[in-house]
Amino acid sequence: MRSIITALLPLLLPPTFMAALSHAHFVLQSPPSLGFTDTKEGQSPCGGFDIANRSTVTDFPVAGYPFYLLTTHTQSEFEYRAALLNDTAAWLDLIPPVLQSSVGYFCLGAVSGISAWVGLDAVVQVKQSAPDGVLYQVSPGSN
Ligand SMILES: [Cu+2]
Repeated sequence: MRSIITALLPLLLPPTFMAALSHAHFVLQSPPSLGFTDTKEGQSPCGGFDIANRSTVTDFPVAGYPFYLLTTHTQSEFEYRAALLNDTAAWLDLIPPVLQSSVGYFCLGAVSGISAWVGLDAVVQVKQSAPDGVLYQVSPGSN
């Protein structure tokens, strides 16, 4: 979705960055995601990736793990959720939904894990409700 702010971004950011950003919706940077495909990011629950893929697994301490992402939507709501790998229909909120405004990088210093899940395989999902739809990125985790 284009807005006055995204229209102004070329003035502020290097061209290579803009090329990556212009159609990006949002991109999870940390924890490492399974990947990003712009045209499939609206596919639940993993933005077009296989929820059982364990090619990158992040050790997710109960005490918390830093999240950051890049968003191109000037206003949206983010949900930070997790599901056990053996029950991927049941997503739990790690924190209450976050209303975000402005484009660029957005950071949460430490999102806590779920103590009852220590030793279990899980999937962390960041879900963005944006003006152009609901978008998904996931990161395999264990704690
Ligand atoms: Cu978008």
